[in-house]
Amino acid sequence: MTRHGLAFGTSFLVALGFFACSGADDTGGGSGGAGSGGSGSSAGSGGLGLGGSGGLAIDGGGATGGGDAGVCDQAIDIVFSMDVSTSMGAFLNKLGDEIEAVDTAVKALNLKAQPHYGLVVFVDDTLFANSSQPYVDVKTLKADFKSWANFTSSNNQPSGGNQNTTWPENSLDSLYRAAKDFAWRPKASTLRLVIHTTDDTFVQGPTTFNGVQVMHNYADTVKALQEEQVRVFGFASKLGGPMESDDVSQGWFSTVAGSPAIPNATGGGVFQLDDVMSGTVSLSSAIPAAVKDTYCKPYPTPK
Ligand SMILES: [Ca+2]
Ligand SMILES: [Ca+2]
Repeated sequence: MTRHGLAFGTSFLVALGFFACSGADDTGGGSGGAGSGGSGSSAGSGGLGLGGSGGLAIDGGGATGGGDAGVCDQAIDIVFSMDVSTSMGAFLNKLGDEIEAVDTAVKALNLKAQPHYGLVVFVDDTLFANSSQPYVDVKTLKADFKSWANFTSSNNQPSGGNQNTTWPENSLDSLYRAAKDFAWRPKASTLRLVIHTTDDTFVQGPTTFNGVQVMHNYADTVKALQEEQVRVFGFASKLGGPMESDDVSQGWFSTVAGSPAIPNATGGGVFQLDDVMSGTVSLSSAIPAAVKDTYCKPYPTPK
């Protein structure tokens, strides 16, 4: 390996380490992910993927002699759980723009099996796109992101019906469905990730909200995610509501009635949505970094 390559691999691992330490709390994880992408810029758009696979190879088969990364060939399943209420259009467009770069970087981690992607969307109700099955390819997924980005301006519910006239949305049923309804590959041999995006808090079921049946509460949702060994990486906000001044951090950045935030409870992480929109955090760096950080790691014991 060239000196340059070694230096790059080392700096990437340092960046990954930083991500691992801070990914479960605040913007630190986002900064780490963006930083790793930045350090690879001299290698072009493929820099992140090359850096990632190089870093893992050094770790698993190099001087340390550890064999875990070398023998592990987990499949990678990623379900996007997306708030498609009106304020989310720009984020969905950005995700659509970057999903092919995300896919390229994820594929660099595991060439034995193709990554699988799914999509569940929500406002006050939920809709599992593509019949809860993995997409046939990333271009089809990208087309659906763009289609749902256009949908946001309608202010409708995904399954039709009434308009969205209320601020909180139904994150919990979307996460529950991601855990229980997606056609995941076996958990023993698959890294199961949910990328959950919202700029609001959530309603706790069972209740009727805005004319829609909300099924699940916080504890049930966390339990479902843990049962299915699904890790949640959130892109969420700390402030929201009608005046953008309400604290909407609960469950993403902070506890709910003493229970850990969902990313913390599931061995995932959380980023600030605003950092993505301002360009501080790059989705095509942060999502592959989330995969690398958890790939072939045991699922945490539920607290
Ligand atoms: Ca909303
Ligand atoms: Ca609502």
